[in-house]
Amino acid sequence: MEKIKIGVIGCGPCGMAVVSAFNEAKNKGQAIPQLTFFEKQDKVSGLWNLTWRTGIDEYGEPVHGSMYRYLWSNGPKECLEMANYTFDEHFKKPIPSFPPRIVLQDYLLGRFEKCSQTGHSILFNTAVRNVAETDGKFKICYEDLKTKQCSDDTFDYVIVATGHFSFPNLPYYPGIETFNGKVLHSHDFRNAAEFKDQTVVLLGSSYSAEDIALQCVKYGAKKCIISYRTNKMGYNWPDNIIEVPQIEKIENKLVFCKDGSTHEADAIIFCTGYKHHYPFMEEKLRLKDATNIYCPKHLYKGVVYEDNPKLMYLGAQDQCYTYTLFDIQACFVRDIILGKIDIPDRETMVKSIAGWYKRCMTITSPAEAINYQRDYLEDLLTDTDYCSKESNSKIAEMLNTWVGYKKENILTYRDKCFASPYTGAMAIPLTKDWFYCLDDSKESFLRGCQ
Ligand code: FAD
Ligand code: NA7
Repeated sequence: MEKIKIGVIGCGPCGMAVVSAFNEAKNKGQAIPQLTFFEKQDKVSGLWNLTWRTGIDEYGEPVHGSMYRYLWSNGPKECLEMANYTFDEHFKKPIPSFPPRIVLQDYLLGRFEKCSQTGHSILFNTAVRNVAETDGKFKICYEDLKTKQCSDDTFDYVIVATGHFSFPNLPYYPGIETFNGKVLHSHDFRNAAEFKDQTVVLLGSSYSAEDIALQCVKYGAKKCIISYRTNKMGYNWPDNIIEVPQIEKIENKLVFCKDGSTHEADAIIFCTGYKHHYPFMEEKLRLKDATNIYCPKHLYKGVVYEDNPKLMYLGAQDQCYTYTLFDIQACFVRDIILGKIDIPDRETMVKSIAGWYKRCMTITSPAEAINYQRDYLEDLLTDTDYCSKESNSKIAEMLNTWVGYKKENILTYRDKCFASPYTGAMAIPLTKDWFYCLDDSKESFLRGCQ
C-alpha cells in the first residue's frame, strides 16, 4: 500500500512538534506516513531564530521574525517543558525558570535532534505559494527562494504550522504622518538600546507592550508611555513607565490622549498585535477570523478544519500554554492521521466548536484564560497520549502563580523559581536580578548555573 503523504507548512515549534509526535509513534513500532516540510527560512525553530532584518529578507520575502535582542522567556520554562525531553536531560543541570531566547531555542533544537528519526524531509528556503484541494487531494505549489524555481506536489493531508505572530495589525491614528520620530510595529522591534534616553509611546496593552516597555527602560530609555484601548495592564510599574488611555491624535512630537493629557514622544511603537495571514491557502481552505484563545471559529478541537478534516492548523490560537500545546495538538493530529481518533460528522464538529467558542467568549481574566486552555488540552489528552492530565493541571497552576507574581512586581517576576511538572526538580535562581542581567548570551546564562 502506498504511504500516506503529509505536507507540513512551516517548521517552527509547531512543525517541530509534528516531527516529535510521529517519532514517538515510530518508536512504538507503528508505520508512519511520509512527511514533507516546507520552510521558508534556512533553518528550523521559526520565531526563535533571531534576525536583524526587518521588512523583507534577502530573497524579497516578508521577514518572519518578530523576536528581538535581549528577549527573555515571558513565562516559566517549566510551563513549556516538553514531556519527552526535560530541561534536565538537555542541560544536564538545573537552570533558572526564565531563560533568554537563545537558551530556549537551544532546548528546542536539542529535542528536535533527539526526536527526528522519522525519515522526514525539510525543504529549506522554500516558500509555499499555493495550496488547493481537488477530489480529496491537496496540491502544494512551492518556490525555491534561491533558484526561483516553482514546483508542486500532491498530499493526502496538509498541516499548516506557519504561526500567527508575524503579520502586523497596524491601525491608523490621525496625524501620525506628522510625527517627527521613528514609528514602527513590534514585529520590527529589534533592539531596545536604540531607544536609550528617549521617550517611547507604546500603543496596545498586552504582552508586546508590556515586554517592550520593560526592555526599553532596562536598556536606558528615559520614559515609556503605554496607551491602552480597553483596559490598563495595571502593573506595579517603575516610575518611568506610565499607562494612559487611548491616543486620539498625533501632531508633530505630541500625542493627545482621550483623557485630555498630552505627551511629547521620540518614538511610537505599535504593539497592536498580529493577524492570521494565510495568503497561500486557497479561499475555501483559509482561516480568516480574528485570533482568540480558542482560535478561529472553524477548527474542530482547535486544529481540524471544519470544511475539510484532512487539513489541520496547529498553534492557531492565542497562547497561555506554548510548546506543550503545540506538542499535544501534534499528537492529536498524528492520531487522527494514523486512524486512532475518528473525526465525527459535521454536525457534531460544529456543536463541539460552538461549545468551546461560547465559553471562550465569556473569558474576562487571565486565570479564566489559563484554565480554559488547561481544559481544552485535557480534552485532547482524553484521546491522545503526551503527558498526564495531572501534569497539564500542574502547568495551569504554575501559570496562575506566574500571573500573581507579575501582579506583585512586574520587575521581579522573572527572578522566581518553578518546579518541573514532570520531574518535580526545582529551578535555581538567577545569579543577579533579571532587571540587571544585561547580557543575554547562552554562555553568560549557563555560567551562573553551577
Ligand atoms: P512560528 O514560530 O512563527 O514558526 C512558523 C514557521 O513557518 C516559520 O519558521 C516560518 O518561516 C514558516 N513559514 C511561514 N510562512 C511560510 C510559507 N509560506 N512557506 C514556508 N514556510 C513558512 N512563546 C513562549 O513560549 N515564550 C516566550 O517567551 C515567547 N515570546 C514571544 C515573543 C514574541 C515577540 C513573539 C512574537 C512570540 C513569542 N512567543 C513566546 C510565542 C511564539 O509564537 C511561539 O513560542 C512559537 O514560536 C510559535 O510556533 P509556530 O511554529 O506556531 O510559529
Ligand atoms: P495581543 O496580545 O494580540 O495584543 C494586542 C494589543 O493591541 C491589545 O492590547 C489590543 O487592545 C491592542 N490593539 C489592537 N488593535 C488596536 C487598535 N486598533 N487600537 C489600539 N489598540 C489596539 O498582541 P501582542 O503583540 O501583545 O502579543 C502577541 C504575542 O506576541 C504574544 O504571544 C507574546 O508572547 C508576543 P485591546 O486590549 O484588545 O483593547
